[in-house]
Amino acid sequence: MTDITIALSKGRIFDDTAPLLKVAGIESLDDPEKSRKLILETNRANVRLVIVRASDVPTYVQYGAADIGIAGKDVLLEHGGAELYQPLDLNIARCRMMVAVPEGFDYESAVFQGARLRVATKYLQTAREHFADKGMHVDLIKLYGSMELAPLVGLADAIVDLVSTGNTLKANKLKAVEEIMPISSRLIINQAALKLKREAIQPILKAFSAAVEK
Ligand code: PRT
Ligand code: MG
Repeated sequence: MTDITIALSKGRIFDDTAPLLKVAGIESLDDPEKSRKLILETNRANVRLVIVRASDVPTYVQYGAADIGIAGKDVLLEHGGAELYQPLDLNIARCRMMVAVPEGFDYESAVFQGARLRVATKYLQTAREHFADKGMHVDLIKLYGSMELAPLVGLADAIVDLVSTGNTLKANKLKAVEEIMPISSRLIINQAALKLKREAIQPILKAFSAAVEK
């Protein structure tokens, strides 16, 4: 039987993917939150899960170290999508990519006046494209996390980050001023694997599609 490796991150993506995997007849034998294992066996002898950082999922699939992956659109846009077949929006781990500023900051006026803003973000490609489309000149500052801190300590005027409940912004006296795009997670498949392992991958893809449509 053909071996299939599925890459995903623990936390919200694993939690939201587990029910979809179950519909495809795949169940992890370990809980990634409790186990320190990075390779999780499943009830199916030929299917294993590899647990990687969310932003590393496309890389594992691109190089064929995993045949299939589940990754946020945010992550896929930064990665660029080379060698990846993206057949399905799973509609999970949903949130919005937003521009946010300190509560007292008049963003609209700053934009109108053509102010050159400093924007901190982990999502350089997405931010660059967004501000270019608006015809705004910004200085982008790359961060790897906790973007919400940057405006509070004078590192940046604004941030580009993901927002779901809005609680993190509120707790840090920030407000969302612009939606860049809605975000959800997608199924990604290595293009060579899709051809060479078609018989093993196709049923998984079908089960996921059916589960998402429900
Ligand atoms: O945590 P790590 O540094 O390893 O990487 P990661 O943060 O990229 O991974 P993870 O597992 O936290 O997120 C995986 C994917 O979930 C992301 O790539 C998104 O596609 C999706 N997702 C959905 C989110 C959120 N919702 C979300 N709210 N990812 C991050 N957040 C963060 C956001 O960055 C902000 O800091 O949660 C905070 C805001 O949440 P609220 O509810 O307070 O608005
Ligand atoms: Mg995180």
